[in-house]
This record gives sequence, C-alpha cells and structure tokens, in this order.
Amino acid sequence: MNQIVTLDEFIIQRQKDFPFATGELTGLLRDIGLAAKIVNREVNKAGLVNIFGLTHKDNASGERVQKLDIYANERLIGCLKNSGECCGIASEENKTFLPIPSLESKSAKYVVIFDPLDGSSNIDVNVSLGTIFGIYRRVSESGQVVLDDFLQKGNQLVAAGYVLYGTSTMLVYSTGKGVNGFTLDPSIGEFCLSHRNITIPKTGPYYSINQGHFNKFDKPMQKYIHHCADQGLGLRYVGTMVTDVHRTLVKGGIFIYPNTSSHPDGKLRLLYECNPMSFLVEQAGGQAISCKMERILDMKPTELHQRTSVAMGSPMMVDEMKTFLKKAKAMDKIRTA
Ligand code: P6P
Repeated sequence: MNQIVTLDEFIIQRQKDFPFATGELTGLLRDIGLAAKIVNREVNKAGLVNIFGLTHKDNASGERVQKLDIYANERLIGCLKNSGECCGIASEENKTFLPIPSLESKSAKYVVIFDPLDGSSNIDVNVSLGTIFGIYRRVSESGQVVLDDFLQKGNQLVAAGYVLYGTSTMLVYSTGKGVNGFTLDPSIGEFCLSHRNITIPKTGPYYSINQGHFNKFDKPMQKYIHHCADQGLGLRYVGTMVTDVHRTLVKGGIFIYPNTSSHPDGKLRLLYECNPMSFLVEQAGGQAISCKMERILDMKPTELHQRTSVAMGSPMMVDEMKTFLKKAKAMDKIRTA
C-alpha cells in the first residue's frame, strides 16, 4: 500500500529544496490549497445551491460574471489576506490590483495573480472548471504594492499552479523544480500526491483548438489545422483552458488559442492564464509560445488584463507547428507578392 503524502507534507518536505526558504512560500501554497478546498465544496454542489447563473456585472475583460466566479474570487482573496504572506493580488475579476495590508507588521514579499474560476461558461452545464494561480516575489522595496509588482514576465514566477474541478478535484503546481499533482480525497479532506513529477510526452494524439472559430483564423493557421487532420490527430476541446492543458500535460498534444479576426491579439490573458500554464508546461518538459513565435514566459506584460495568442504542449508538436507556420507564412508572402 503506497504511503499517502498530503499536499501539506509534500510542500514542507520540498521546502528543503530551497536552502534559503523561510517558509513564507510554503505558507502561501498551503493557503491556496485551503481556498481550493472551499471553492471545490461549492463547485461540487452548484446545482443544489442558488449560485448558478449570471450576475448583472461584467469583469475587467467585459465578460458577464457568473455567481460562482464571484464566490471563488472572494474565497481566494480571503484566504490570501489571512495568509500574512501576500502583499497584493491581481484577479481576472478585479479591474485593478488589490494591495493587502500586512498583518502583525509582517513584511509580506509575494504577490499572487489568479483566474479564480476558469471556464465559467461551463458552470451551468456541469463541465469541468479550473482555478489558475501564479506567485511572484514583489519587485518594489516595501510599503504598498505597485503595478510593476504584477507586470512581471512569466520567467520571474516563483510558483504557479492550477486546480481542476473535474471528475476528481486536482491541484497541480510547480515551484520551478518539476510539476506534481495532488488529488483531493473527500473522505479525509486532503489533497494527496497522485501524479509525481508530471512529464509531458514528447508528442501526442490530440490537437486542441476551438474549430468553430476556423473562419476567423488566418490562412496559415487554417492550413495547420488541415495538417493536423491529415496527420490523423484527434480533436479534443472542452473550452476550459485548465482542462485542455491538463489533458495535454498528461496525454501529450498541443493546445492552441490563436489570434482571430475578433481577437487579433488572442483571447486568453497573459498574466493569469497563459503565464502560469506556460510555466507548468515548460516545467513538465513542454513548450509554450505565442502565434508570433515568442516564448510566452519572455513576454513583458504592459497591462493586467492584456491578451495573447498561445500554443503550448508537447515539444515536438510545438516545434512542428512553428516550422509549418513559418513555411505557410512564407508561401503566403510569395503568393500575395
Ligand atoms: P472559446 C474560458 O472562458 C476561457 O477563458 C478559457 O478557459 C478557454 O480556453 C477559452 O476561454 C474558451 O474560449 O472562445 O473557445 O469559448
């Protein structure tokens, strides 16, 4: 019988990986794990409690907010406020960042960015949802946090992870030393290590894209999608980034949300969707780029809610897509010259 390793035990065990770790990051990760359990409780009974359905408010990206979004946002903010380790928050649900006053004059040194409930369009149809988070060390010296504390490149993340509220509830995270997954055991209320050292397959059987937007893609991307079909790849697309990327991490494949005619810069947000998920994919041995071929983690954010195109997944498939698109764009140039 394998010994159970809980998230708390694992975090403390791995704290030894960081000789100068003073336990703040450990505390922060444990508080995020607590928030995940609280959100999970409500997500799992959303059909029974009147938290279905839309509010009459829009979030910073102009998307109508679902009640469960607000619930998840408030729980995460509450847990992070109580942690005493977080000095500022940026959330998909808040137009601006939220400074967190320090507790007992603790000089908290981490800021947290998150999408509290990713895939909220799936809430009312009982399809899996996610929470995405990233943790940075503040760059400002002291006092109240400033915008620059949040507008950091993804390659400055000290930790990132997601919670997947699916057939089971999982928390997957990395502090830059590999990726590990924990499955919630409701009978003991603990996240237990279930996916040690997740490593993405070099290639895979799936491509993941919203084919319904086909007519909005540019010609090279349309040709690449035909190429995927010609290779006999299966199409898997849930419409929740956490779910589609988690499957890609476990089974291999490529997840793409390209620039479209309605979202010329892409739809997904750089700070709290693409950067944390790219950090995890790279830590698992994969690649994550924009459709302009930039490494996502090297992109300098200029605003909290900015969007980017993204393609991430198995390294051989991302490389192959890069080569294909470069050739297709070159052919397009010749044809239109
Ligand atoms: P579309 C969910 O709203 C989300 O932000 C991501 O989780 C998901 O990958 C994407 O948008 C789905 O967008 O245009 O395919 O519905």
